[in-house]
Amino acid sequence: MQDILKKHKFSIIAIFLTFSVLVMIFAFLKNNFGIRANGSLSDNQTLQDLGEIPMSEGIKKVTYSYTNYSEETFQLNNLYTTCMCTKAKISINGTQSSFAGMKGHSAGLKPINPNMTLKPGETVTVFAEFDPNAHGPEATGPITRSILLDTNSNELPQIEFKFSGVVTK
Ligand SMILES: [Cu+2]
Repeated sequence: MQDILKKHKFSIIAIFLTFSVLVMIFAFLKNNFGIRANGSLSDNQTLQDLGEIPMSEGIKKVTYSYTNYSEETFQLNNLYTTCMCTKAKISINGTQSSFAGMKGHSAGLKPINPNMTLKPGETVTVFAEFDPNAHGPEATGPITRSILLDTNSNELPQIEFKFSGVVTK
C-alpha cells in the first residue's frame, strides 16, 4: 500500500489539484454569471458592468435577456429590485409588465407579480432603469444593484440580473 502511495503520489496530487481548480472555476462562474442547474445562461448577460455613470446624464438604462434553455416552463410570479433607485419591467413575446420597484420599501414602486410564463426556448427581456441621482448629490462611488425575478421552479427559483458601475458627478 505504501509503495502504491509513493508511486502514485504525484498523480494523486495532480488529480487533487485539477479537481480543486475545477471547483474554484465553477464557483467563480456561478457567482459571476449566475450559472444554474437548469436554464443555461451561456448567451445571456446577467451581470453588466456599466462603467462610469455620471449623475449629470440622468437615468441609466440597462437591458438583459434570459433564454429558457431548460425543458421546464417557468411561472414568473415576482419581480423586484434591490434598491429604490432602480426599477425594472419585463417583456416576453411582446407582452410587457408594469414597472417594479424595491422589496420592502414603503414609498414609490413596489414588487409586482408579472404573472407570465416563460416556456422552453422563450426569452424574457428585462428593462431596468437606474437613477444615479436617487441617493442625493453626494452619493458617488461604486454601486451594485440587482433585479430579481422569482419563479415557481425548484431548479431555478430565482433569476438574478445584476449591474455594477461607478457613480460620478
Ligand atoms: Cu439605490
